Amino acid sequence: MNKIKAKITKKTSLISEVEERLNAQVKMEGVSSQFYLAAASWCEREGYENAANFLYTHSEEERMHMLKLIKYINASGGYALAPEISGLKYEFDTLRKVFDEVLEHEIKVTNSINDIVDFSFKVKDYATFQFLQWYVAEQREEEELARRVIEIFDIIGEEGQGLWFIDQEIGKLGHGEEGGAIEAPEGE
Ligand code: OFO
Repeated sequence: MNKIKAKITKKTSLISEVEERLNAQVKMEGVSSQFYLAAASWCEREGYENAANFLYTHSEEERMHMLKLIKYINASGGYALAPEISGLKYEFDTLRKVFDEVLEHEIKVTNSINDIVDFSFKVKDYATFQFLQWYVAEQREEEELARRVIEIFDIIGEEGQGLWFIDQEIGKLGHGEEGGAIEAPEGE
């Protein structure tokens, strides 16, 4: 990543390696948001209205996750960088494939969060360590939700009117309490 420096460098305990990792996570959340948006639009075009709404909502949540990180980085004396996002996927083979990719994607995000948690603990950045606990819990919930959708495919089956019923069931799934409202980091 190109290192962009703020004009006035104030003193902060946020070390640059943590700042860089947090900025990489900003990008990952931005990619998540756009991935869900593309998948939602595909579902809508294919007539899976409930799956589309589920994914549109999820896309918004991922944007909130990105903003929460941006606000934390800046409040900690770092400089959050709005991410460049390219290489989006616009076509999916089947509805099932969309959700297989969702689960895969969420596992990747969980691993990335775990790596930063691990690093922040190693360098004794306990504020970041604590801040990231919210993401740890959120990822656990999101993986669980993605697995639940896959189970729905397995239980109902895709034959006949199966896909229609699957879409109805996806519409009944919630998104957790708030999807990541942007709170001011502690101490503000
Ligand atoms: Fe950002 O919560 Fe999943 O990816």
